[in-house]
Parts: sequence; structure tokens; C-alpha cells
Amino acid sequence: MDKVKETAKKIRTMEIRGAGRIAKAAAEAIRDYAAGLEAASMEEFSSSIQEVSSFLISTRPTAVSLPNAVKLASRYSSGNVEEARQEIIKNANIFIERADRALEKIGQIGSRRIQDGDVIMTHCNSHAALSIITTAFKDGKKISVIATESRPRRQGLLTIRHLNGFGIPTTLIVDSAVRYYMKDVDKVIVGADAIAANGALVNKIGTSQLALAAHEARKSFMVAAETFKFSPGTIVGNPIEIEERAADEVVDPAIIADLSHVQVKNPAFDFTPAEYIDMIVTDIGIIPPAMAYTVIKDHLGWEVEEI
Ligand code: RUB
Repeated sequence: MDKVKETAKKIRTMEIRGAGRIAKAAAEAIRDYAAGLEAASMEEFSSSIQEVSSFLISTRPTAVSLPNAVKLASRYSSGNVEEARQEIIKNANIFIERADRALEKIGQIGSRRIQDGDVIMTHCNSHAALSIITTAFKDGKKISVIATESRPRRQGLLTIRHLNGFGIPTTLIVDSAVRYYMKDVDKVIVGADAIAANGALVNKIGTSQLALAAHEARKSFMVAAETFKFSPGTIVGNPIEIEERAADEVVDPAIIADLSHVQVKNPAFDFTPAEYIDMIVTDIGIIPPAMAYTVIKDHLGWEVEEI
């Protein structure tokens, strides 16, 4: 349980972050927990796995990759403890392998849409979006990137550092400069924390303003998302919860300690409606947002009836 707690803490404090990495870390945690779990009966085994699953899922509420990963990794059908343990280890490993392969495939599929000379705007720090950008660059396309700072946690700094490692020229801008620079942009590429059955995107706060500005300037808006970022619950109308993080990420409490009429809000994600999204690059191909339901139903790995 100590290792599970450690992983949960790293997810909560964002030492492990980004919807894909969170999902993989949770699958690893479930796998290692199952491997070492001492249970006298199947009931004990099931309830311990259930408890650990719920605990991991509670660490961050928005990234649907987390419950999807936990659900896919912790599946077993056997009524025997040893066999069930082996099933979980196998399913978790399959999930982790698929997640790595999905990132590569998204890079290959998405990079075909990038032209030589493209200026790409990205937001926050998405490994899926970066996979497209770095693959295109490795394919010999001379591209450059405008990266938003992504306040308050400034994940944009991770993005410019990552791209700099490949020798890709980047320009760092503050979030509020997105519309100002949209005229210089050819394509916007962002990642996803969740995609709803109606094709709406949930991603880092501010994503929807990139989408709006791209729409206004008639620039292509591309989302990079593994199939495990699609939200099964939205088929039956379950809302995706937007994580509200601590106010001290936005402003040092000491600075506003003397103000009694001020509240500070810090939503971590926002919604971008499907109508502003031109395409979603997934590991099974490029789809229009209207096909999100089909991805959930046919490719996510479990029956819709199970939701
Ligand atoms: C990260 C974020 C990323 C998505 C996709 O938010 O919004 O765009 O998670 O990332 P946070 P990836 O920093 O709050 O976790 O493509 O790496 O899964």
C-alpha cells in the first residue's frame, strides 16, 4: 500500500502529471499492488483491489484516462486469488504497453498533417501533442512552435524545454497573447484530459480560448488523444468534473491577506465544444469529433452496458 500511496501523492501534487502519464502510473501502481497482495480469500482480494482502485481514481478528478486505466488494468474474471492476480498483472502490462504504442502512433498519424514550414501553437504540456510535433520535425519538416506559458503551473516551460532538446525553435508567450499571435499560426495542436461522447474536449484551462481564436482566424485546431482519454460515462450523461485547485497556485496568500472582498478561483481545465475542433488524432486514426461515441463504443475495450 505504501507504493500506492506514494503514486497517489505524486499524482495529487502533480509530480506525475499529464493525463497519459497519470494513467500509466495508476496502472503500474495497481499491478504492483496486486502482485504483492496477501489475501486469504477471494472476497478479501476483491475488496482490497476495489479500495485501491477508488483511492487512485480520487487523486485527480478530471483526467478520464485515470479511471479508464484503473478499470482496464484491474480487470479479472477468475474466482481464484492467484489467477486473478496474474490477470491484473497481465492487463496492467497490456495497458502500459498500449499507452506507449498509442503515443508513437499518434505521432506518426498526426505528423502526416504537418507541412514543412508550419508554425504550430500548443498549450500546456501534452505528450500526445508533442509526439506529433517531434515526429514531424524528425521527418525533416522545418517547423516552429509557439508555446503558451499555461498559468498558474507554467507547464509551458516543460514544453519549451522538451522541444529545445530536439532543436525545435520555440516562442514562449503568456496565455493572454494567444489571439494576438494567431495570425502567425498554421495549426493549433493540444492534448486532452477527456473527450466527451459528443466530441467536446476537456483540457488545460485556456484551451477553449485557443480554439475560439483559431476558429475566428480559420486556423486548423487539432487534438491529440489516445482512445483511453474518451469518457464512457458521458454516453449516459455523466458530467466531467472540472478540478478546482488551490488558490495559492494563483497568488501568494500573503499578497492578498489584507483584502476582505476578494476570492481567488483556480479551475485547472475547461471545455471546448466539438464545433471548434477540426480533428482528433487518436491511436486508431484521425476522427472528426462527431465520431467520439464510436470510439467509446467500439475501441475502448469494454461494453457500453458496463458503464
Ligand atoms: C495537463 C494537460 C494536458 C493533458 C494531455 O494538465 O492539460 O494537455 O493532460 O496530456 P496537468 P498528455 O498539467 O494539470 O496534468 O498528452 O501528456 O496525456
